[in-house]
Amino acid sequence: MATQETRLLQKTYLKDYQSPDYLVKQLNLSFDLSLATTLVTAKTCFRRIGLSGSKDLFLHGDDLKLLSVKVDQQLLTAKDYQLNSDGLHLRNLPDEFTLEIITEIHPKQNTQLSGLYGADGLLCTQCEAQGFRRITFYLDRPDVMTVFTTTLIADLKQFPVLLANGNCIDKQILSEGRHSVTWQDPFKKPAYLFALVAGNLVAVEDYFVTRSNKLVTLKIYVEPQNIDYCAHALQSLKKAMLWDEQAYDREYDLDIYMIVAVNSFNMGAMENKGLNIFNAKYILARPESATDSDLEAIEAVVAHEYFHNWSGNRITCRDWFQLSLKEGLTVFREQHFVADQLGYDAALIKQAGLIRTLQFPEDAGPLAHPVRPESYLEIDNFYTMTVYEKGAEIIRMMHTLLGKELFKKAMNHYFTTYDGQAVTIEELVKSMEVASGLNLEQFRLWYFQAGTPRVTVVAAYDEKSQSLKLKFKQSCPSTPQQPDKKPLHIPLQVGLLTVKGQAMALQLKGEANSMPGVTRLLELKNTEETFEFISLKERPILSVLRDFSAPIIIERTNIVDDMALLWQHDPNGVARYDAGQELYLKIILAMAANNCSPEKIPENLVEVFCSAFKYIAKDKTLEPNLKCELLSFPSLNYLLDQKSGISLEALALARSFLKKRLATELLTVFHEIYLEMLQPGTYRYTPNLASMRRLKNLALYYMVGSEDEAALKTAMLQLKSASNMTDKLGALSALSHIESPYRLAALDYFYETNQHLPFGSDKWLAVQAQSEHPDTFKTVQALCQHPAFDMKVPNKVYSLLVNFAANNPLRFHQLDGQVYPWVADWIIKIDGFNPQVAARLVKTFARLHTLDAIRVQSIKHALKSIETTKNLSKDVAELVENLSIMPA
Ligand code: B3K
Ligand code: ZN
Repeated sequence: MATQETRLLQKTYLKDYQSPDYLVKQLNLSFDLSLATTLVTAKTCFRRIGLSGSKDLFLHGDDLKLLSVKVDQQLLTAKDYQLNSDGLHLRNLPDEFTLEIITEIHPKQNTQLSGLYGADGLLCTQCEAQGFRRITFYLDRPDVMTVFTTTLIADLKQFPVLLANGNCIDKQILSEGRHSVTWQDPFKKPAYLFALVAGNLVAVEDYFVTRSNKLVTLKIYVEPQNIDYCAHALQSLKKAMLWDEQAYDREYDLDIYMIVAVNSFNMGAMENKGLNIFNAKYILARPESATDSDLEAIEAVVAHEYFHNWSGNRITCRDWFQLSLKEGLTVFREQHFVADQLGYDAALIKQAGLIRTLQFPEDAGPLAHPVRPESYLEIDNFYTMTVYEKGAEIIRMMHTLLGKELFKKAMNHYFTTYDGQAVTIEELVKSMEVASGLNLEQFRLWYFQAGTPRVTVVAAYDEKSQSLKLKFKQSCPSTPQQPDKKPLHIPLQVGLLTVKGQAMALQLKGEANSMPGVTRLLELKNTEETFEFISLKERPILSVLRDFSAPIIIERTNIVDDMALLWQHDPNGVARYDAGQELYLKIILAMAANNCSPEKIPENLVEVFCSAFKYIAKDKTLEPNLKCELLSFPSLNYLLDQKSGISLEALALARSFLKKRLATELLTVFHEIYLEMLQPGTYRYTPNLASMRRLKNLALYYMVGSEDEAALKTAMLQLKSASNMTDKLGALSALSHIESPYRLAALDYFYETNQHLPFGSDKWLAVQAQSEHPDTFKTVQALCQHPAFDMKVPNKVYSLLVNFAANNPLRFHQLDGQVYPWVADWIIKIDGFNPQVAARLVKTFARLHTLDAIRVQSIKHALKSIETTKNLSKDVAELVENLSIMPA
């Protein structure tokens, strides 16, 4: 195992960034492909540009067998270069030269799924962030961009389809049953965007005509048995292409756009230029195999990867510290697209939920880091919620500050000014300033400062002067390496309601008239700030952080009646949802602190909460999706995040006690909703129909939660009669938590009837991993031996192990001393062949700061067993080390 010092030595620091000494004029790659052994010939034309005068060149390389090196056709001998485990040193080079390197690689043995790997008889690549160096020796850094020409040679029968980036420029049939195909990508790109795919694939094909009348061929490649599962992804792609023209004036640039779906893939998808490679989970869908949420996720991921063509590919990152430049911006663009499909409120509530339940805990724990980090040991560990989701929130705040028109102007400035370049986050912020004239000096801190800011607000209404004073105070907790924090520039949307729930006019003191509209943007810049609204004839109720206008935690003096009113009537969907969540939290914490004995809980709280819950459940005018959000309990993980000092067991008990009480009291109401939301006829996906199905399945979940026999039968009937996956899975998940023969019968039935569908068995694994049933840990252990599980396939590990550890806190943290060591053993085992997947599993321990001392101790013990394992990957070593630093 590397010692701490050697690990520290290997860290990469932003402050050490130096521009490259050489540029690459062009790169010609030739692959002689086979699963066992592939020969790669790379001919690279270099020109020295460095000012240092050094005539040396270091090329990255990882796990490569070097066969030969030539400089300007002269074969070098071993004494002419130095080869080590990181790469190849060449010395005394001319100012301009062509380097020809032949390497041998072994795709079938590449279990890390980074570089060129073989899986399911296919060959494919994953080069971001540093996979290209596992293909050939190269300047594998994002600021080295060039034109790639790629020739693929392979057996025609085994690999009839040969794909790489760009446009196809040549095809040839060769002797001995082989063939070759050459691709050229005219757009300069860094090595991380390189891709190739070879295999027996079939494609669905369509076309798109761009705004400037360019005909683009669209192709989605899949294994032959999946050909009928591509329609939704193809439709999503066309939607995204049109949307990017309309919303951002961005057109596609090559003659062809290809997507390949593969089963073995470490993450969701990859935006390689002109040749996206996708985890098949985000492509394959038919009504019987994919849920409404799956369809929505496919649409979002297909769009995300497409949007990268501009935000990421045409303009890329100078170095990996700038990752959020492409990821934060692309997530924002994706969300903007999703909001246009699903509706603004639904999209924002979802986004706020993601930030609160996944990014806030990361920012509050031992792995907290700024959106633009300062150092890393393994860059793959920094594809985080913070870089992606908080990064997107920062863009959204700039959108709020600039307004729609100026934001669009800024984006156009960015896309046209930096096209073809590798730039930093600074260039993006500068574009915002240039287009708007705003000064974003203080705002930039959002990129550099980790931690979630807390803003407290005290509202004081003065009847005499008919004014409301809002006093804000902001602070940000210490995070690793950042003990002291400066105040941030925070956009805060607020509104005021009467006690009857009507919107009030908003006039700030000093303004001549009240501004039109019911929401007002306040900008906080100092630690303490006061705003005064005037001409308020009655006591207003404050609706704050409307539209989740900043990724912050807001603390208000919450009068229970006011919160209930906002939960029932706030016209701003997000603020309405937030008020409800605060009430859930308040009542669950009160119940948990008093062991659920009703006499100790303020009766007013119970009454107000339950009557608001009932009001919302019975409100027939409410849009079904919003109703679902408003009636959803906060997760146990979220309750733990509040660090109330109340035990996990007490929180879980209070949560399920309250849920059961509501389920039982409202059984008839939920049954009515269920019947009302039933949709006769064939399944169709539209956002509205999906929203109704969601509400129907939520109603079923509550009905089953009451454990009423008739409700259990209804769920079983739905499972057996449904022809679409949304309803099948809705019924199965509702039944999966309860102690009843129906649970086991439903699981068996689901497996038998769905295991043959794409991801049918993964869904079956996931439902069991998330079950609250007391036997879940034993079940998960047994499932690891089941044919439906395969530790070599990342999706299987994510469905079963990661899901269990990340999303089932009740069973993952059970205090029998067995679970953590068992998960640690899996981490060690998986690290032996796929560090990125193992690292994902380590991250499930990152919530340790929300747990009690006994659990923290046993997690640390489990981490120790990982840390003392030999030959740990950098990915796992870095995370384990950072987690262990956490005080006990
Ligand atoms: N850019 C890829 C992620 C690559 C992850 C490398 N460990 C997918 C995306 O964000 O679009
Ligand atoms: Zn991305």
